[in-house]
Amino acid sequence: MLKDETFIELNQKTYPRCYLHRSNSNDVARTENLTFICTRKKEDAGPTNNWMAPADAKDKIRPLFDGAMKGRTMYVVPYIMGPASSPYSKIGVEITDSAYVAASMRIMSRMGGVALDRLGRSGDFVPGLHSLGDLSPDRRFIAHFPEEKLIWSIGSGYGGNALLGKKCFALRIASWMAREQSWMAEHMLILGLEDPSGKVTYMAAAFPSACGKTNLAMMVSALESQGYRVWTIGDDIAWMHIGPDGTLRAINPEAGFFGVAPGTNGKTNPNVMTAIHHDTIFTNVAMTESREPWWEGMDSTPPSGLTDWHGKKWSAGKMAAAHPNSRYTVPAGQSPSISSHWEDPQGLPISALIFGGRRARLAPLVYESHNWQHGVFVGATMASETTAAATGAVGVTRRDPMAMLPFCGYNMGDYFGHWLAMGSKLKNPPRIFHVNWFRRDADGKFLWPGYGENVRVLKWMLDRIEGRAEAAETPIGNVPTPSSLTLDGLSISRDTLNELLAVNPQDWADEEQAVSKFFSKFGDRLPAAICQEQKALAARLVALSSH
Ligand code: O2Y
Ligand code: MN
Repeated sequence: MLKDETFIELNQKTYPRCYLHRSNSNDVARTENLTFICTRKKEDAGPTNNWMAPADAKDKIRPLFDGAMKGRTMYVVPYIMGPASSPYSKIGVEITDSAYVAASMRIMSRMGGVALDRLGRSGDFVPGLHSLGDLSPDRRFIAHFPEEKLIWSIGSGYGGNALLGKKCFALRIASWMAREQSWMAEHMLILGLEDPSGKVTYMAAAFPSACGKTNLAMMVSALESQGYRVWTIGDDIAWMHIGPDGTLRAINPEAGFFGVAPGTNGKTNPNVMTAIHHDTIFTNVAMTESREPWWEGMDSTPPSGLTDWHGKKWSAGKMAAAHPNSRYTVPAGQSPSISSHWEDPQGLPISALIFGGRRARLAPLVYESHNWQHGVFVGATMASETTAAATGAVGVTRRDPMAMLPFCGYNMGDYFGHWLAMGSKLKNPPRIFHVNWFRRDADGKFLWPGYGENVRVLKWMLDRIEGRAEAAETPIGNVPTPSSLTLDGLSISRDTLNELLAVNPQDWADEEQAVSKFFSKFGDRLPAAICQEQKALAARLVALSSH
């Protein structure tokens, strides 16, 4: 890779065994519009997925594979998603003509001999066929065949399109398997919150992109001096099974982090900044004169003599030096925050599920659902407002149930039904919460400091679970009373706190209308229990406004 410049060597004194990869400039992110769920019946893919019939998809894509790997090295990549000895792990085999993909899969999964050993003579693996093709978006397809547990991807060498163990297998194919086998494949981080007695409570959280999921998973707690510490189990995907004792147990199917570089620094994520100083692949970041990686938001001022992500000399102006979706790929075990239990084969017991979104006005800092069914409704109504980095358009509300809209391998109406069914199988279902770190005041300023201070919200959840924290009932759920939050050491006025926790019935009535429009897409695949929750919320809002 060094010889053919697939990899560029970074400073081996300050960044040992770290390399920079520059992708083709038209291949810099997952491409949802070119991603397909290929089920025999269109309704099984549902209204939120692109669909092709399996035979049509194969007829269209097969010719693109013909001769595509000629003159290239073909890598056969056997890999395990999940800890090598976990009964919940699954095997995939990716065939690829990209050395960069093979090297990245080595970080992101348990790859090679360990996977072959586990596979033995069994044929129980998910095959994935990948080729860079000619990298033209006109001939790019990321096709999933969930009925036969098969993935075909051509025309992209980037991230979620090409590292087939991640979004393609661990979410789209796995979500289908999970429904068949009564478990859950979710777009969730997993963390452990340690309390002063040393007890660790595990939580899983789903957020749409640009909500700081990796930062939350690897947080340095602002309450460390009081004995509250956060441990990382995973930053993106959770596979959750009902354990023999009826609790929900989660494993992280991945072995590494494929995180967004811009905006990552010693304040937003000090743990990952430590982790990426060795054995890391950087993709599309800028490089300093001393061959160190650099991106916007790493330091306040760009150093002189930067090379941009295209490999050209960079000068300050309109264009960013690092691509906004530039990435680091780093083994999870390198983070100082990694839990000593992150590879426990039986998974970790989940006590709280957290949904979240970026809502400037609507949602309070945190609220707790009334019960599992209401919590599923809260997840199904999740939405986030876009940032410029994500879409170019600012403040557009995108509905993203359970942060799974781009990743659910089947009809999302049926997916809500699966969530409801899982709740009734759990002896002691996790509590379900919703958070919003991004509420703003009338001047557009964030009301909550975020980052390490978010541990105060996790602590409130823990206190609710333990029956120690007070809450006020509102139509949307239980909101903390101001005194139930641990705020010592944080300078926040009572007015700001009231604004952070307020529930405005008119704003929620408008939201309820938007939700109703979104749900109408699913027709009769929307479970009755979800309609029931929607009606109940509407009635509670009416009751409050007429009070
Ligand atoms: O653009 C890509 O290919 C990466 S997308 C991604 C990467 C890591 C974790 N999550 C995501 C995502 O889009 O949710
Ligand atoms: Mn993700």
